[in-house]
Amino acid sequence: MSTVILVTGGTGLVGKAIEYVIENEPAGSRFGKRPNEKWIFASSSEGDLRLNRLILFRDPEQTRKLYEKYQPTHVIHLAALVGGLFKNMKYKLTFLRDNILINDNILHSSYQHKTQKLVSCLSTCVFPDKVEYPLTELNIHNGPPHESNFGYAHAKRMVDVQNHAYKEEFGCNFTSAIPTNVFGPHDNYDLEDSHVIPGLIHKCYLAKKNNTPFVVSGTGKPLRQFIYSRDLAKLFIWQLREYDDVRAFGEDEEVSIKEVADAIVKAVGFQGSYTFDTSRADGQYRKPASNKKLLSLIGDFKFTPFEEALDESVKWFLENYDAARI
Ligand code: NAP
Ligand code: GFB
Repeated sequence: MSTVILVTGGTGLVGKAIEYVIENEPAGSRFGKRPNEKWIFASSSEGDLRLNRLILFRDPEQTRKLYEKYQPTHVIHLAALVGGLFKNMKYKLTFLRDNILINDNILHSSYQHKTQKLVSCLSTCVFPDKVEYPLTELNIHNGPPHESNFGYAHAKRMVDVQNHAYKEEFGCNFTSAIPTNVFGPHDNYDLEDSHVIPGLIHKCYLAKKNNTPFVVSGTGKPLRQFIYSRDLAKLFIWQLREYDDVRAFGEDEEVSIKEVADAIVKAVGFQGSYTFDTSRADGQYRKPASNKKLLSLIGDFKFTPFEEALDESVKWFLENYDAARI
């Protein structure tokens, strides 16, 4: 019986990391490609481009056609409208509506085409802003999310509700993963819409290249947990093959935005200093998720050390600047 694994959002930061791991881990190993597996990494260009690049999974008919074309037995669902704090603050309805449409179409097509397993991707920003720590999958709905990204957060929370409803009514094996902030090769480096690490890598690179000021937004005080995309990729592959429950993924360790900026200055080799633009928002102060249960289940899993992952990410950016999403 062959296994057809559809990765929606397969051309993005996380999708590309899964493709890298599947292609570079030894075949048949814990995270490598298995002989009976066919992996499909779908981008939005699989859709009807006469309409709009990012329509595909927002349209039920195009989604159905993609499922008919590939007949996936398993789905890792990554496709989403994604962005950092400032993009989320600007487009709350668009994040809410586009992601609800995408998620409803993927979950319903997976049910209609009898997909054996579906793993969707949430984010630690879906957790309530005021809640006891550490955050676990049990307290996703125990209060409102941070106001800076309530559109995206509610769309993502609904996936957890949908998973439970499809399981109770139709017995579907739908689950999800809840990563912390992700970074790595093939990120989105847009100076305004990106997440903090790719945004600061790009800004620091330009400051070094043009001898211009390097400005970090906010106060630098908020705390974040980060996971390297290629580590997260392994956890997705593990969850798809071996685990059927919602899991929070990510490093336990929290770092401040200032520590992130200092690490980026070092990784880029920037000789200048940077300033904080405190007129710009800090967003959520912290969102610490616990990965204790995950690590107890997966056994010996080593996260890539942050500095090493950042060096690899900066190296990829410098080598691929012309092709990168900037
Ligand atoms: P990304 O780099 O922006 O990639 C998004 C992917 O989704 C792209 O492949 C894009 O296709 C596809 N896509 C977007 N709209 C689509 C549509 N309407 N139809 C079909 N495909 C569509 O994002 P990412 O960082 O890899 O995020 C992947 C998943 O991880 C998302 O579910 C996100 O919520 C979650 N996540 C991300 C982070 C983070 O820090 N990055 C943290 C936690 C969770 P194109 O390539 O054609 O544009
Ligand atoms: O990754 P980020 O944009 O999103 O990080 P969140 C925002 C934090 O980094 C804030 C600071 O404290 C910003 O003030 N920061 C400093 C910067 N310089 C920059 C910069 O140049 N660009 C950016 N983007 N931030 C997102 C959610 O929250 O987390 C999304 O809004 C998603 O929905 C994502 O869940 C994983 O971590 O604040």
